[in-house]
Amino acid sequence: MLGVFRVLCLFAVFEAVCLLDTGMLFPRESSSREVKELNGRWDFRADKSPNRNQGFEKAWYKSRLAETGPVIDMPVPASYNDITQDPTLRDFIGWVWYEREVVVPARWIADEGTRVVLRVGSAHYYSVVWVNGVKVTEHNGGHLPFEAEIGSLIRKDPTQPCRITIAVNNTLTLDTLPPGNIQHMDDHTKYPDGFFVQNIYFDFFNYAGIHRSVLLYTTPKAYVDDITVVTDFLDNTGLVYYKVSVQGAATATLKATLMDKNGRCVASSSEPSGVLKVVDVNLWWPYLMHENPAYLYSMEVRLMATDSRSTYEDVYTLPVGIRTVNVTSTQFLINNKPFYFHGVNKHEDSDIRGKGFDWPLIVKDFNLLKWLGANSFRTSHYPYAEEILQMCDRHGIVVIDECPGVGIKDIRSFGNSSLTHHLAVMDELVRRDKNHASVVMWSVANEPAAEMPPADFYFKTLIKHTKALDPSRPVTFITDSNYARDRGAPYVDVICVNSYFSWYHDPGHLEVIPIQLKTQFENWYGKYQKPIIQSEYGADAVAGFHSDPPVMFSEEYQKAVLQSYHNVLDQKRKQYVIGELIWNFADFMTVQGITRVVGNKKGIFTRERQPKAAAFILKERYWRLANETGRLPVWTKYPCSF
Ligand code: GCB
Repeated sequence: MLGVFRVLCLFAVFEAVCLLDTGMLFPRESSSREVKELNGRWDFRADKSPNRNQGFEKAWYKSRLAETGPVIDMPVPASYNDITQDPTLRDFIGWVWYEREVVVPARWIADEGTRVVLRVGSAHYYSVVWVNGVKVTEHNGGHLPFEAEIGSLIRKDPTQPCRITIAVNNTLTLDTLPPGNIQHMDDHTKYPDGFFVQNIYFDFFNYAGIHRSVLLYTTPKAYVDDITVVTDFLDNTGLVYYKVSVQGAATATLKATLMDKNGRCVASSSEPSGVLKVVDVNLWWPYLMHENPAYLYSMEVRLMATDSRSTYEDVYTLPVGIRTVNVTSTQFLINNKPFYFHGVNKHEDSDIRGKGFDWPLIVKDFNLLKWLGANSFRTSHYPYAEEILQMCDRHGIVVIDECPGVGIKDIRSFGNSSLTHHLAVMDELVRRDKNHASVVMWSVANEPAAEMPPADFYFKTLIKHTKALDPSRPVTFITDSNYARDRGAPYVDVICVNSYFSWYHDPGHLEVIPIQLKTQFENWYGKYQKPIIQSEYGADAVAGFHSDPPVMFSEEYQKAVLQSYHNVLDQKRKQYVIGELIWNFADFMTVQGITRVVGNKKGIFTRERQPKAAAFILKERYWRLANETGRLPVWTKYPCSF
């Protein structure tokens, strides 16, 4: 009976309530698809006119940017804020303009049966894109990709170079995610003419610009537009439920082939949707839970279609990890085995690049995660680059995937237009990340003002919508420790609680931690009987500050906070606490303010990724937890292997 119910749930994924009508598959090369990265140096100008609107008034997109004013060099991908010595650009609010000319391979233009797609991995926050002066798309929101088909446009005049102009505006409003608002200061005895600030209610620098790769890729005219995969297993047989959607062809034949790591076909089908059965399945297991973690199959989808002009073949290959996720009132189960999150919260943040995508940083961070013995992280407080999730799939790092619903503190941000946008962002997030084995839970928000009356309807709707989008994964939202005020908790599957005892509450008093943390867990569990993750805890430590006895901001104090939390976590993890995520993996930049000394220093690593004393405490603990709760891979005998 349970099995039948589960299968019905899995099929419900394919009937999801998503309003988006196209897919957003990660661009991959194949025998039918080419990818051309447009990363590197772009021309750039910030529109510093008083209303920030000169670029639109003077139509900067119509000619080369250098013809309408001065331009500077700007790397893509990167935040623009820390690239120059200009303080007004670091703190700039408004439209900035990027431009680059591209040589498009002649065969892409010559072949009318080729779609040419321009894709932006993410740009913060609002973007408008033109090609040769013609607007091709706009996108509302950072952290998620958007694209436009530009083939017909570049074919109009193949002798012209392809000039791509992207205008990006980082202004936040009460309806954006995260929300913010602009405050004009009109008192001329205090402020210069036209002075304004952007108020935000979240604790990281609002880096802006083109943060992820811009690229062109091709597909044939008839193509695989989307693939949805949900997995299960029964005894030794893996089950891959899949659905392929096709665009550009009225009828097409399809072949879906699942291959193991050695490229051997283990199952195949000619249907656009169905189930692939894998005998003697290798399940996808988290890092440190199994000696052979992160096993990935490859699902090759091959499409053939014919129209009056031509025959098209498209090939797309998707990595697939076969695993299940379930939640009981006291446990989080992966492949029906209890999973304990011992991990971190991260940020996309580093010096010079800001939130710009950077492979060396990403690989370094994964090496540090594995060194630490971390088996999981939360994408606090927004969706991370797809390449990061691919690394999680490859290494078995479990992810709580969070949308940018952070800092929702103003009652006006609980209205209909905010909610509509929040639902749309969840649609885009689930569409992008649904096929990652590493993603085990959606987080719809972080510490909203959940005590406000409209929060009840808002979160009920949001969580219900997210569950309908993806019935195969649990949903949470991250709350602060005050259980009495909470209006979202009744609807979530897992309670995620942030608390900073002896830091924001009773600063300097380490002795309050045992009692306050115990009370926190007992209140939440008593009220909701749902498993709990300590989704944030920690303390600032300025690397190199030492004090014994410990005082706040010293490395010793950070260590002591962690140790006190760990004592209570060790009691409660035997009952219903299913995880602990330190705040934060690394120091990160914030707005300037009297509580932040060049950023938030709660990292156990510095911003340059060097360990503080707390990193060693955590490493010792995480490996101990792994030894107790999981199975260590054979190679961990050789500590230098990561
Ligand atoms: C929190 C927030 C996080 C902050 C952190 C802090 O509760 O979720 O964004 O950075 O506290 O250090 O204050």
